[in-house]
Amino acid sequence: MRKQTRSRPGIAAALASMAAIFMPALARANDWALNMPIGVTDISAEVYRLHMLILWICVVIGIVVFGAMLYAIVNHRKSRGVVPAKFSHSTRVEIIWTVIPVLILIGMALPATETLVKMEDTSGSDMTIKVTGYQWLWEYDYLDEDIRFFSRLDAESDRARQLGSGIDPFTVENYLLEVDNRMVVPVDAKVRLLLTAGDVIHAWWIPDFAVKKDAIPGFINEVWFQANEIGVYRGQCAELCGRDHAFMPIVVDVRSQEDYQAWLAEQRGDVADRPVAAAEL
Ligand SMILES: [Cu+2]
Repeated sequence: MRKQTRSRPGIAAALASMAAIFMPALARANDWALNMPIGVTDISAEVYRLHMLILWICVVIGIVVFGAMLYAIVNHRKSRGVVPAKFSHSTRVEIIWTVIPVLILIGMALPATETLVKMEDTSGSDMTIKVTGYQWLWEYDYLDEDIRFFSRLDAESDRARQLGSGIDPFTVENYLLEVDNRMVVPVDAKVRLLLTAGDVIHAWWIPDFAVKKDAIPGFINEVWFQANEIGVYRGQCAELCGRDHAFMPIVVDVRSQEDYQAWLAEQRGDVADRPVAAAEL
């Protein structure tokens, strides 16, 4: 007996109202920054493409799996008098539902591995900066340039974060995402970072570079980036490292080669005068 499904207009209306709610939200997703950034390096663009490829593969799998479930639930329901099949084993089905996921996984693993290999390849770098995480600041040591300095949360954010400071954090530009001394690098240069830590595990993370790696005491981790665009890029420590974990941002200032050289000259000139550079932890 096939019952007429009177609820269909109801379902359609529900779907339509859900679409009305979510579609504008999806259209504004970029404003919300719900997705990961495309970033400013070749690797970050590749990571983004990989992420989208795998997202859409998952969406298709989700639609197929939940669509099949929904179809079976609606069309083979007990109230329709459907009698369940009694078989408990089907070699053919088991082969199919093993082989198809394996092929899908291989299809995802191949491009992912290709990108991972590129991310790990620090060869041919133009410069090396040793990055050390401390509770709760970063130290940048330009190994080829004899420049070394600490990078802490900027004073304005630091004041605004204090209880009873009377400063509205919303009025502070780049609140908790600004530092006193930024890491400065030239555009289009392959920058190799040697990451370590002086106390507990931290993690150096700049979303626009698709770089996120742990800085571990006693270990050196390597990462690299090559920014294609001049600009200021912000990130944070991404490993819960203690009380002030949220207050050790990372800011990388990518400059033209000329501006970078000017910055280098400036640093070399007054490096000894800067208290943070002279300080030892
Ligand atoms: Cu940290």
